[in-house]
Amino acid sequence: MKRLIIPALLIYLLLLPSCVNTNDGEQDRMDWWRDARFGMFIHWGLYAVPAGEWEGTTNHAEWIRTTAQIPLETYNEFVERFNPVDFDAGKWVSMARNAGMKYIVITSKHHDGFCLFDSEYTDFDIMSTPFKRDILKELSDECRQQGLKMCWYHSIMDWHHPDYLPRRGWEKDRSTEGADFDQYVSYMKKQLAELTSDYGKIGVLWFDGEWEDTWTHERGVDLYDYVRSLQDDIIINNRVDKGRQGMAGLTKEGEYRGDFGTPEQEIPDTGLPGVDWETCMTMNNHWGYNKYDDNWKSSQDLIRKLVDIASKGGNFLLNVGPRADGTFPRESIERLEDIGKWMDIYGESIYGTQASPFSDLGWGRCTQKAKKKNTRLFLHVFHWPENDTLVLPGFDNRIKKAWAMKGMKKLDYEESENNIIIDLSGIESDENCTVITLEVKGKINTVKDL
Ligand code: H79
Repeated sequence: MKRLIIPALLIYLLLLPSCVNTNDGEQDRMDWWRDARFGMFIHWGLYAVPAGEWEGTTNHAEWIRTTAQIPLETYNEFVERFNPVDFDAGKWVSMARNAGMKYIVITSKHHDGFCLFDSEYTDFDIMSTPFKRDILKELSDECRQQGLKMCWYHSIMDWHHPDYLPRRGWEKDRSTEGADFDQYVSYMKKQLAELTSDYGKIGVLWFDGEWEDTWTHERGVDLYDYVRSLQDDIIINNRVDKGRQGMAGLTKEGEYRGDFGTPEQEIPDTGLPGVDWETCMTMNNHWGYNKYDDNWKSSQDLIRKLVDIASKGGNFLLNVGPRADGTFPRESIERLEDIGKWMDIYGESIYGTQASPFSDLGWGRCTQKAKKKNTRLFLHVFHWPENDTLVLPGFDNRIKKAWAMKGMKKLDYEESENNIIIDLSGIESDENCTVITLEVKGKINTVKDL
């Protein structure tokens, strides 16, 4: 009998995942990303060497080759000067993890064409620098070890490769003779094959620089399908195709490839049900390191932006622009630590949550999460209410209990005809954002007007 049971059990176990999985493929592929809600963007490359400054002008960053109109030969000299001796992948990944981030998207290649990894197909890469260490290999190993997803930002636009077209308008020294865009696409594909085979499982491929005329919808479709053929469950942003609506970043109506929208430096006014999106944003004014930029957003502002985004059903990809020595700016570290302290207490109100069922709450934001047959509402208080009474629009579900997330103190509440009034007196407030949990029976579907 035993002889039969064991093989039968094995077959059952083998079949189990396919039986249990009733979602369609896409649903499944996006699950980790939807739960994660918070990731780190890293813009790093040769542009960290000039650190935003060129011939007396100081407003540059990762675009410096174009914004300062630096000839290619001159820009290439940064290769010999890129030697980030203090780079420590373990430290970077720990800083992201301690901030509560679940994934890291780093520039495998930005518009300047420089590759942070060891590529067989170009010498314009990290192996030509004095550093000679594959940064992406070290980071991906650390991410795997520390449980974060490793993701690549890969620019379609390339100001270095001879086959990429068009040239910059100001470039006079680079002939287009013999340039063949198809050759460029094949170069990019070979690099994407490297990036999806030598670094383990990759979470997201985050394309950018898709807006020039040489990049077409057909090429976008082809590239999306190609990357999916390399790793089937990889997630790809909408900038692979031509569907992006300006800086708002969401995808226009129509047949466009891309798994999520990419609002840049902005948060949509409202979320869109059924649409995945991720706001990417800088902590100061630049993506790449700029030593003069001290226009830092406060930790409170960043925490509230994360909450705001989660309340609208989106993800937050928060940027760090490391210095040329391989370290994060002190201001970025401080902010990551502050966010981490908040996430340690309130992370449950962010991870795996869904958009608010309420349209507008004067005092703050709301996220929600299904908990068995109940729903937990997380009420994020930005502005402390008068008389310590928090007023919420009513709904038909029966309330089970209310408590302050920090300290778990139970709270009294009253239900009047059209709203719910929660007594916040005596609870410990948090200067960044206080969170109240309200557990209700069932799924919330009707919300009354306040
Ligand atoms: O990598 C960072 C920046 O270097 C890069 N994206 C972030 C994540 C970036 N590239 N360009 N910009 C930011 C600003 C350029 C915007 C424009 Fe457009 C490109 C204006 C017109 C073409 C966006 C795309 C708005 C319309 C189309």
